[in-house]
Amino acid sequence: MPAVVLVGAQWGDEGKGKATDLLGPRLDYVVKFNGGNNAGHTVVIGDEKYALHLLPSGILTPGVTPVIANGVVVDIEVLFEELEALETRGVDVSKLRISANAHVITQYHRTLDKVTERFLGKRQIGTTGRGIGPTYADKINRVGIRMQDLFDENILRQKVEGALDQKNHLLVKVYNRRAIEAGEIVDELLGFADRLRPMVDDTSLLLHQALERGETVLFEGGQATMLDVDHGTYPFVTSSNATSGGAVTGSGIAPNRIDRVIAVIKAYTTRVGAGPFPTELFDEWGDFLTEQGHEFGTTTGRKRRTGWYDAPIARYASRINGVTDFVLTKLDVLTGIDRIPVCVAYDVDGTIVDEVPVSQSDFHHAKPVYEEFPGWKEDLSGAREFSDLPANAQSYVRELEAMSGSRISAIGVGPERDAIVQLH
Ligand code: 2SA
Ligand code: GDP
Ligand code: MG
Repeated sequence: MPAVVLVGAQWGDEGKGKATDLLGPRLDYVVKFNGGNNAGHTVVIGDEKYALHLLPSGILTPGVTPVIANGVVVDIEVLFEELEALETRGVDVSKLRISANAHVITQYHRTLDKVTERFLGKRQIGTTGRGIGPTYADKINRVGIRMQDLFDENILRQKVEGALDQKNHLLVKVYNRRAIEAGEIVDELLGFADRLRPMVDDTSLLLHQALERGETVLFEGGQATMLDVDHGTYPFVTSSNATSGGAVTGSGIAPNRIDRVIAVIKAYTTRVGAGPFPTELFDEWGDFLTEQGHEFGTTTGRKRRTGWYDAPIARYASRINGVTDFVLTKLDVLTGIDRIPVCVAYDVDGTIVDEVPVSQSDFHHAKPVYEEFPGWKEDLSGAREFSDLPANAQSYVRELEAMSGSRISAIGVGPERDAIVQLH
């Protein structure tokens, strides 16, 4: 399996970190291709728990070369903090490669993210406040700062001054904030340059050469399908392409190199931040899923919204990403529910539809049409074979598979590394 893409199928936090870690021993490279330190991936190894934000989860596997590709936005201070924290715990981070074309998150991006959210009032997106949106906006506006700019002081100064021209006007006149000094930003960025230089590379070429040698590369998506800026619930999305296509543009490898697309999907649904969520629960079952599933943000600690499994979203994710395999996670969390509702279609203003509606208003109005499946009481955490699961858990999985558009290849039954039932 030389080039594999792994993405989230829902609104994030499906357990992508754990799924990547599982593939670890078979990998040579793990590539982060979108997002930045808005991501939060948790990996549990024995008694040790790791929360990764900017670095790809594959960094925890000895021998793997982790890559931060061109599609990522990098907060350099966070990068160094995360690297140091891992080194202190004995993780070898020396192989990390960072694309010369990756964009840099600066202080003014973080400031703009926070003030814009405040300004939006009730229309807030609920961002992580890490400066992600403003950094991608600068990239698209062609006023972004890239890693390679840090190695040419003149260019860097010109670019930072250019980027701050309009922003200072906005900050002072619209948001009533103090102007940001270009010199301060330039000095800060230059201060990182020497340490970064040996890590920065042409990662597109590096990955091409690795694939030519027949090595295995995993492209690890941050956030998820329904948060994708083109295919998600816009404007309540992140600012990057979190779907499998993003792996191509975000890394500089060609689409025909991809062999497998794995989508991680929870046995129920969660979402952090604002935006439509048809199966969201506001009753005690919602609290049950939050508590049993420990549904709190890995980056911000925010309580996640919770709801039942949404099959139209699974089918949508299957189609948009070209999913070859689903990894179904957190099946263990559903233990103890008598009958488990699953959304099989939507009622949109009296019409039954079984696809995610393209119209934002229709999706906002979509009411879930539920089918119920019998639950189980047994603890699933010790299951390692499909036959170890109680009969009702087995049929729940089979029913989901039949309505989700792709086969289920593995089932998560607990947060630990080995709490998994492998089917294919
Ligand atoms: P941003 O900061 O511009 O990317 O926010 C835009 C929307 O994207 C959502 N988003 C996320 N949703 C789920 N998990 C994410 N990562 C962290 C985690 C989140 C946390 O793993 O738990 O700790 O709160 C993530 N990152 C971005 C965000 O909620 C907005 O809806
Ligand atoms: P990611 O952003 O997709 O990598 O997911 P997060 O790490 O933000 O959130 C997933 C959470 O679920 C983490 O705390 C994982 O340790 C945990 N987890 C992953 N798989 C399973 C599973 O199968 N069962 C349970 N109970 N927890 C899981
Ligand atoms: Mg997460």
